[in-house]
Amino acid sequence: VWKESMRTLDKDVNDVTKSMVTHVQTSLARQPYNIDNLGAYQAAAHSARDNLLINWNDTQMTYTRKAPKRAYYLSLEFLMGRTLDNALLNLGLKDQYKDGVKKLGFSIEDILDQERDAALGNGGLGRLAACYLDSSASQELPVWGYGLRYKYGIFQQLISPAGDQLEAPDPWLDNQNPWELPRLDVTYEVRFYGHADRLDDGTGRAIWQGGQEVLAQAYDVMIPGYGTQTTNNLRLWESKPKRGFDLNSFNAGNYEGAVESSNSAAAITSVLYPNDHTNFTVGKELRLKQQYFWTAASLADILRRFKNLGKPMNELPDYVAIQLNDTHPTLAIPELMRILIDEEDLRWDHAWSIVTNVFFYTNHTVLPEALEKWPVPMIEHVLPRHMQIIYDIRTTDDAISLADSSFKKKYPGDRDRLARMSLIEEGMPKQVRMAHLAVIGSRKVNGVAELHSDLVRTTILKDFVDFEGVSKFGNVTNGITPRRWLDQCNPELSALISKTLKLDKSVWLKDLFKLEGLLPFAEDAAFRKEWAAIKQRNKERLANYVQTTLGLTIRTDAMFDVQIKRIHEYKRQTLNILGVIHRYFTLKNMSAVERKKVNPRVVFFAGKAAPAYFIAKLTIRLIVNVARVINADPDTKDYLQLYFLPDYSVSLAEVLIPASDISQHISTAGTEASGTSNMKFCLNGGLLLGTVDGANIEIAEEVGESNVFFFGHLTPAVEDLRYQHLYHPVPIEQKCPALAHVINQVSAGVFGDGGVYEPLLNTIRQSDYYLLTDDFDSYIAALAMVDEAYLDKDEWVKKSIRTTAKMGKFSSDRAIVEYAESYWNIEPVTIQKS
Ligand code: 26R
Repeated sequence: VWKESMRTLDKDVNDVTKSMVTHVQTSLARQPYNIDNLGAYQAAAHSARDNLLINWNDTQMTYTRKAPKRAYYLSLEFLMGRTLDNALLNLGLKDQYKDGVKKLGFSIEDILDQERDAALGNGGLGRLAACYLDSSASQELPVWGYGLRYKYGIFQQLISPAGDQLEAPDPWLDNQNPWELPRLDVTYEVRFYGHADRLDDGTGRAIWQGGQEVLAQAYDVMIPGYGTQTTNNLRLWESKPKRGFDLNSFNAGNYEGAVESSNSAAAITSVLYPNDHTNFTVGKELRLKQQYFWTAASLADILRRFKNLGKPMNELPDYVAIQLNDTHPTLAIPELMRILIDEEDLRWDHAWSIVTNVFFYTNHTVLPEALEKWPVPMIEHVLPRHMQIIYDIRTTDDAISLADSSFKKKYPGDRDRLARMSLIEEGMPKQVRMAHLAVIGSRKVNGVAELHSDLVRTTILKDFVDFEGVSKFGNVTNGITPRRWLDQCNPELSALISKTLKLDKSVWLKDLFKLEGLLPFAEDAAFRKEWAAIKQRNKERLANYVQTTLGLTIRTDAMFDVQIKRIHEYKRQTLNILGVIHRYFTLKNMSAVERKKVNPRVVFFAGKAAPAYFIAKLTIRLIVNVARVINADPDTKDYLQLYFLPDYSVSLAEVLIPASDISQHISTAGTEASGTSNMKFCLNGGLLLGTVDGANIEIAEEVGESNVFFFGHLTPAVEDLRYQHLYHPVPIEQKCPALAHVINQVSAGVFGDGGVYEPLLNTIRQSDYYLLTDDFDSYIAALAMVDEAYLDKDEWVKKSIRTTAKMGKFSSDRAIVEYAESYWNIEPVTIQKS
């Protein structure tokens, strides 16, 4: 009876309509006949979720039964975006649902549009985690994600009339979330504060007690693989008070006191910190508590699952690999030491050898201001036992004994080196260097693109490479999932590719090197025409979006030039906007006849600034105010338009990226670890204008330098140039007159409020740390080459086709298989049906 009664996967349109209507009546408790788009979305989501759950259950059962080695991806951010479309695609039910909702009187596009993004991340690092989950499941790899279930995701960005970024909360869970399963039975207690007393039995053990205890409760999110049964799990933790409220205070009439502890427990997972790269959270205790809460709950969960296998603790590295996504989860290293020593009774050396075979650490940035450090007094206060362990690692660890004999033998008397490598940075206060802890506690370390991994090895971790040997320090170039970033966001292009390659998309979406089969078609005029027509329709789709959301009319016969990413000085949106102003003045100075020969350009910006990042916010303000002037100027508005699209998100990227002719990735050489949107644009046939940085380099290697537009100084020059700025400054008028003119015009108030931009302009006039004065001329030259290339439409479309054709390497499937094989040592698992 059980077997016969089981819900099975939807097969046809009738299954879909039946399931949706049932959910309207039951899950939504609404009348079938007056459902709006939102109701129809919710019904479709519930019904898709039923399908996911069937596979999810089979997957988890198979993992339990087969007990393979598993990998766990610890990330404080998962920037998932929307789920329904991806779930239907991966289940192979997109057509059935499209037809099903149509039969019920809806359009699938309208329904998909109802979903709110799950925006539990800032940018690159969080979106990478989401792509890796998709690829893990698609490659049938036993990988779970662990993160936090923030009540509020990345803030919503509003732009005030003056051009200022305003932040509003993102209450993404307000319409209840059909994609998560609350696991009331999966909870762990997590301790903060209190005191840690070492036992004097020579074991090094300690007892940590007192303080605050908070409950971690699991929510599970299903992660379906494309064209596989594998449906992995993303487990997100919510913090809850251990006891609802304090009865003593309540009875004494102290109502506020009674709920206080409950408030502070809930605070831990209430909001995502909106900073990336600039650590405005130095010394923010709540952020430290988030990190520990999440790592402690995740480790407890991982260890409980391992213990169910009945294996001895020293076999942990045979069953478990834990990937640290940047240093944010590094407390997992002392936490696992604490568990092994204090709770499992292992000796120090034994515990350390287990720990250093379980963890893997990925570095995502070499910018000094983004390297995490925590004040020693704060860790001592919040996590007293962990501070003891960190000190013990420093003095007793045998693998890399910074302070003991093996170090001294290798580097006799080298106190500078010792200070550089120490886990603890001297100062007021002393601080723990999380990257150093992550390195010495991990089996392997990697960067995220070739150049970046080289920089990791030769700069920030050089001493560790010297000491431990280079083989511990590798590279895994980032990737993106072609399911979301081509098939879902650009369905017409996907269909054309399948038709042209004479392959079902299920083949090439899983083996992206197949795109190379497009190369010969670059010479086929009819194919080029279709290719170009799709780009054109994607531009119209974007224009339509801007028309309906912002009420602005964009001309679609222009070149679409796009820069979308977090706003940061190192990414140099400032270079772009100053370049736009330069173009504006050039147009102004032309005769009407000359102007007619110019090909029109529409420049798009989007991106959020960290709320406390003053210079980044000023950059947004400048863009918005330049747009106001330029778009209203009758002399130029037919040739140059400029838009700042507010509230950049995964869903907005899905509209912008397929519409781009050229996109900009123009960081100062050596500063952008990889970049991943560069790959997304190129996959969709957009050309790349960029510096010789991050993954741009590998993209150029693949597509050939003649198909990208490179400019600017190279990484090895950067240090010298900065030195020159400091010790042999040349006035900007002399060094770069074109830029000086632009800056002076901004300063003079051509774009309103002259004075307000001075702090931004001064960053260029003074130390110019990001080298705008050095790269401006070659940037303008590169833009001119883009213009020229665009005039030859045929040649441009050929470049576009060749670019897409050579993107095979950048599938996140390739990247995740590298992690599985060269780092985690895990293998695919075929899922059995229950
Ligand atoms: C400590 C805190 C302020 C913080 C620093 C940095 C918080 C978050 C970050 C985000 C960093 C680690 C990040 O997102 N890096 C980006 O990672 C992408 C994926 O690897 C790269 O493509 C991108 O180049 C890099 O900037």
